[in-house]
Amino acid sequence: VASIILTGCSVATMASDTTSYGLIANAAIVISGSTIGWVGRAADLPSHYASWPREHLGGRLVTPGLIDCHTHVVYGGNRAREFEIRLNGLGYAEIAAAGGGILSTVRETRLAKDAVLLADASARVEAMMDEGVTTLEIKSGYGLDADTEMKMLRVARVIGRAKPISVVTSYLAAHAIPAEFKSRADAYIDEVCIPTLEAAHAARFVDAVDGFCEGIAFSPAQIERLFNKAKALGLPVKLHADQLSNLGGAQLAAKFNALSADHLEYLDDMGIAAMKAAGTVAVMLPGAFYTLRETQAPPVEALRKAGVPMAVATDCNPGSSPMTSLLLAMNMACTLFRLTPAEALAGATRIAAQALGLKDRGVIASGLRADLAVWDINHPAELSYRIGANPLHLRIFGGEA
Ligand code: DI6
Ligand code: FE
Repeated sequence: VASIILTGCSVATMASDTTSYGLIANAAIVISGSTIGWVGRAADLPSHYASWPREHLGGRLVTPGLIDCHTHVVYGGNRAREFEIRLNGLGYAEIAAAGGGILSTVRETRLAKDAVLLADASARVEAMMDEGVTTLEIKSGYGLDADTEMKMLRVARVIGRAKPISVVTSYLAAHAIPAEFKSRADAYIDEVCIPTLEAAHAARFVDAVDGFCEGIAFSPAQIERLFNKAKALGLPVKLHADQLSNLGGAQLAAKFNALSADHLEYLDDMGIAAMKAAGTVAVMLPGAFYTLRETQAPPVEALRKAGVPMAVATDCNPGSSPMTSLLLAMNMACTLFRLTPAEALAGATRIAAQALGLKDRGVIASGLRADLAVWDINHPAELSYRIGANPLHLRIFGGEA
């Protein structure tokens, strides 16, 4: 087991509240195998570590490895042509006629072989890893039939095994209504979503159950049927809620003690109170807000006042957030949603871990996983401040560089 002491660095432990970074200057971190053995001021390093090998980090800053807690990184094809057509002035109907939109991604994902989905997703996952991401959530939801939902989750599991990154899956068959169930959303929930959840759970492909509660997707009553099944299987839930309108999605999520409710542009005070009471994390997805040119930002000040923890994620998907940069999402969360840089970094570390139900990471503390990012910067605010920069120097996953 490799054991080493990182010295010559400052550390943003993220162990305290969201108003600070838990900064330690002139710090040392003891990595003992895959976990953190000790962290503190180098001057306080216990003497029994004196003989351990050391690596001097040249004054760089260490943070927890970043955690992207909401992505749709596995999908077929892309929507660049649709993006172009829209900017050439064509409207929704023409785009639909040209085969665009979310259902075009469903068609491409159904046709794609495992190896192609894996190769395409891997390129995106590598871009995330290059920016210090060590834990990644991946959703299904572009299959909308049993075989393709299973295929997406299988590919997500393969990524987690093949690469030095932790992958957590969410089952999102309740993402859109497939063409063959047009105007029959209830039948789709009962005949596809629920039975496929049982099969995917039996294959150990599912870590949580997600849904899209929206006028263009599924009603609260339909999501509730799915969530009741999740509960019966002992699986945690989360929800795409209040993104484009308010259907009470956040309250529904809280009623099921959801890990998170995500998007939340149209979240109201009742939803905030319900999330606070349930301990549900609010996941901010500024990439989708930006891409869709939304104008109503989520109620960040009210969430902050209520003490609802806020995470930040890319929402990486081909339609509303073709973004692989969690650092850019942090910058957008600050500039578009008015998070502070300390909140944004907590949102991509400690709070993101909470949104995934993971207690062994997201903070630099003794006994937790040694998932770390070493940055060529002096102060953690630089991570949110810069646009399109990547100051990553070194990424450590489970103690391995
Ligand atoms: N909300 C979104 O913005 C995306 N999915 C979701 O639940 C859209 C996904 C797509 O257009 O491919
Ligand atoms: Fe999403």
